[in-house]
Amino acid sequence: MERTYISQLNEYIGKKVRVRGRVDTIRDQGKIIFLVLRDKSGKVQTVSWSGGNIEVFNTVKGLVPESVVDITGLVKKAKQVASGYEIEIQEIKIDSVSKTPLPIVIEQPYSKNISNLDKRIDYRWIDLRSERNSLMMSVATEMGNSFREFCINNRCIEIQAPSIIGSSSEGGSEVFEVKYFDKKAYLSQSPQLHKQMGIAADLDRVFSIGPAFRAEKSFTTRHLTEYTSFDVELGYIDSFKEVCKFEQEMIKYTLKNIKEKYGEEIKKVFDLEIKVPQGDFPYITVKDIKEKLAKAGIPSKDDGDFSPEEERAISEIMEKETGCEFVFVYDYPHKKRAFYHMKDSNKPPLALGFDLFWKGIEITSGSQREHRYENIKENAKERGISEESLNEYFEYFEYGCPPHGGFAIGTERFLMQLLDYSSILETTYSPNTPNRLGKLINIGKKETTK
Ligand code: AMO
Repeated sequence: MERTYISQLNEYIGKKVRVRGRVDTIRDQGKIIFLVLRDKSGKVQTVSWSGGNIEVFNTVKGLVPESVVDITGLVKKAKQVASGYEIEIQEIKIDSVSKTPLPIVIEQPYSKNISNLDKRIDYRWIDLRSERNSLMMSVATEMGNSFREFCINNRCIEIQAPSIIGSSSEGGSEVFEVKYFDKKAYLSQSPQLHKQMGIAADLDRVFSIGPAFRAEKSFTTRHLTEYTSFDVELGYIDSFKEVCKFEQEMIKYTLKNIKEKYGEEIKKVFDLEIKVPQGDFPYITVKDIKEKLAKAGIPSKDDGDFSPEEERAISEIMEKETGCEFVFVYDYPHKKRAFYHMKDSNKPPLALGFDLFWKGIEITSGSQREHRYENIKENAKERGISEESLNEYFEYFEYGCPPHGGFAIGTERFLMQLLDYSSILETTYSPNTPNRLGKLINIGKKETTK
């Protein structure tokens, strides 16, 4: 018999069905036992009594929560149950017995996260069984699908950038070295170099979804050593603002789809209203927002970067002024940005790049790229990057390359902001951080502020 999902059961009242899933709870009332069964689509009450099939009754009696079962039974109207029906168990097969007690408590709507976060992440597969996390994973799927769909609908080609590369993609020391036979290689910090290759390859517009690795000992609520980057690169642009506009529309499209598909559930489970922004996101220069921050009494340590405190205040100030949760910040000093950003020819110390902030954190960096062969080499030289280390990249520009620009969104950060989680670990399927490689590892933890 084919499996029926619990959410479809109302179409089967009076009929025999086969449901498969996990034992959520058991209420043993002596002669009658209620077993709540859970699958990805919902929960249903099933029932067995001693006056019925005694073998079935005894099997149900011996069950422990979180075991996996295969039940065949009759869907019957039941006024006392919220859904209005229950399943009278006719046959039951135990697929897998769970050990008890569980190492963590699975979050329930009435008991939020009793176990500590590190322990929950150590047992992530059990933690992901909660209603909230299960919904988070469904929303993540819709997020990725909508980003992708938007790009495809807007003439982008999907590329697969390699994760093992011969030169560091973002520069700096935050790169994992790996042994590649008898050579040194790197884990890609972003698909930056290869998405630009897509432009030199005349794919016109490209996107990619894939892992990005950062060897950064940042113990914060928004840094991972491995995250999933959603990257876009657009050819033949006149301004980085075209890139911003593309991203703005992609985000609006994604939020609209998430709201349509999961808005009600998100409201129920997260007590949260998904807001789809209307109109354009506001823009502000680094200089202007620094002035506003100073007026608000927020200290600034750096004229080309923002502290976490400043990032939170940027969003608060701008949302108050414009009513929009998103804000593009631009006109960063070039020396503070990646070497591949194009310099503003009217204001050479500045870069033609931007960051997008959402509800207090940066979710995106982007820019118009330097596509002129001599200039890109010059930019790298200024940063002390050896020409030899980036020779393959420079070649993309040697044989003619259209003007272009792009951006990247950290998908775990996007999801964290979307669902108001307080840590990025919560929105990462199996997070790696400086002290965690799947499970927690001991590495002499040092706090950093960034
Ligand atoms: P950047 O380094 O700013 O830019 O990264 C872009 C976005 O990726 C996410 N992100 C991270 N998420 C979790 N943990 C981390 N350690 C981490 N680092 C970055 C953030 C960030 O905004 N190549 C450029 C993008 C471009 O110009 O196209 C880049 O990687 O959401």
